[in-house]
Amino acid sequence: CPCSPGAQPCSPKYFGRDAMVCVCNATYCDTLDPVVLPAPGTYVKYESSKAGKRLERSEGSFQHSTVAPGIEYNLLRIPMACSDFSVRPYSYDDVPDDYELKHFRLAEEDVKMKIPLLQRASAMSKRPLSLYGSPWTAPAWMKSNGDVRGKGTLKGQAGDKYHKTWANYFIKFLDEYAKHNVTFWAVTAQNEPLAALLTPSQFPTIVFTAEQQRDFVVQDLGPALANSSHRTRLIILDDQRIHLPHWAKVVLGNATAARYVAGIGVHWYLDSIVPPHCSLEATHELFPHHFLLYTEACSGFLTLRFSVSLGCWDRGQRYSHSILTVLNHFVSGWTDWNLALDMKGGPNWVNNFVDSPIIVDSSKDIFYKQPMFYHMGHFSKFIPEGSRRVGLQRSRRCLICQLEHVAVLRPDGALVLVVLNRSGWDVPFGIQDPAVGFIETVAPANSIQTYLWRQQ
Ligand SMILES: *[C@@H]1O[C@H](CO)[C@@H](O)[C@H](O)[C@H]1NC(C)=O
Ligand SMILES: *[C@@H]1O[C@H](CO)[C@@H](O)[C@H](O)[C@H]1NC(C)=O
Ligand SMILES: *[C@@H]1O[C@H](CO)[C@@H](O)[C@H](O)[C@H]1NC(C)=O
Ligand SMILES: *[C@@H]1O[C@H](CO)[C@@H](O)[C@H](O)[C@H]1NC(C)=O
Ligand SMILES: CC(=O)N[C@H]1CO[C@H](CO)[C@@H](O)[C@@H]1O
Repeated sequence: CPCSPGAQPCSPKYFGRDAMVCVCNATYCDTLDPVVLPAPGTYVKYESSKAGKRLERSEGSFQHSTVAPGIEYNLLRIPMACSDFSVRPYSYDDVPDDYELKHFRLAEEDVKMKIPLLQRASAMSKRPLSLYGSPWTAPAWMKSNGDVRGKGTLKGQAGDKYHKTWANYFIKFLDEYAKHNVTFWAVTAQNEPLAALLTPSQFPTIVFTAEQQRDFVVQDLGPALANSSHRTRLIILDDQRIHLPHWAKVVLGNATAARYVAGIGVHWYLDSIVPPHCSLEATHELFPHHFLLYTEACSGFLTLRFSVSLGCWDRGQRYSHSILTVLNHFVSGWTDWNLALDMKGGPNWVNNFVDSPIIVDSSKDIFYKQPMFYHMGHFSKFIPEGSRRVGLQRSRRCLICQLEHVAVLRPDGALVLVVLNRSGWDVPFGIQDPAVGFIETVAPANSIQTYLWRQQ
């Protein structure tokens, strides 16, 4: 058994050749022990592969200590009222013309489901959770089309009663969650303000142009947040990187807006047609004091078949390929879309079924941890908040330059190197750290590895 006595191994199930998930039920789930730094001068390696390894530790041995389930994923995005992945459309105040938000109420979904889950996750997590909220739609009566669905904008213009009310709605949301001890690190100004250009017309959304978002931030949302009791940061865009750097230039080019805004949220859906240097890197160069954060990604979107593809290694590789690429282009974090979905890839009231790292089969009371889960774990488990990316110098023989990689220095002084090889053959390479020495190693075909060592 390659695992240590404290950790529980994956219980594999195959959905075709190489398509493997790890099965969990009410009493059993594979776990990893907390990361223990290896003795000076040694390293540990964690490896997952298409051939069947899942975060397998290969050097040294685990210490006996409290088992922490999961992968220490600690950045969570919470929809404010409904998203398409709800079972129904709703807002927190469906009483028309309630400009004072007297009828603002959290929904049953918040009180009975999201909040209890957040409280349990928070209690179990060794690291503090960073939550951020994103609205999909305003109440129908605030929208130009009178419907929570479809291509409406907010009625009126920045500074008027609709925009003030919509900004106060954010504060009410933060107030109500705070009553349950759930506090938010940030909010985004709007999920996919330009989504209506790309998605079916029944999606819940509000359209904003960059200019409208700038004016809403300057006149309404920025002052409302700054004036509230919450220390909640503000993230703009929350949409595809094809809109960068234009969106940032329009919003952050306004000095008042730039002061209210902490960072820029990016979704991954059009990444394959937009190179990272002319979107992410160009934005970082213009606005180096505003962070870039990946705020949504998923596989299986807009497909006619295989919204959910159980055990698909390729979808895991697409996650780690994205994470590696964007971390190397000034992005400071990466968030998945749904933490868990059902066997169909829902629920979703506009039938926008997609894939997820965890798929729940409630008829059997089990859930499947897909390759995507482990690909995320190769980063989230080992790269805590406060880590900084460091440069890697490639050797002249340049074997490693065929691999994708990122290296970071953790706050505790340890180094982490993540190496991805998406090819079908093994790639031998070496790692030289002048402070410690040299490692000769191999990136197996279709594998991801995390190396961890300390320098002193
Ligand atoms: C849960 O999974 C474990 C490991 O696969 C198995 O031994 C056990 O019987 C399962 N329990 C139930 C209730 O299915
Ligand atoms: C919130 O936390 C405080 C202090 O820890 C505690 O007294 C209170 O009961 C908690 N409230 C809720 C609703 O959980
Ligand atoms: C920022 O935008 C607002 C409009 O929302 C405008 O009134 C203001 O002059 C702009 N400020 C700067 C510094 O460009
Ligand atoms: C800030 O809050 C105070 C008291 O709640 C209120 O009187 C004031 O109008 C608010 N200012 C802004 C800019 O929202
Ligand atoms: C030697 C080799 O084939 N390496 C592959 C590893 O993965 C990268 C990223 O996909 C490929 O570009 C390399 O060809």
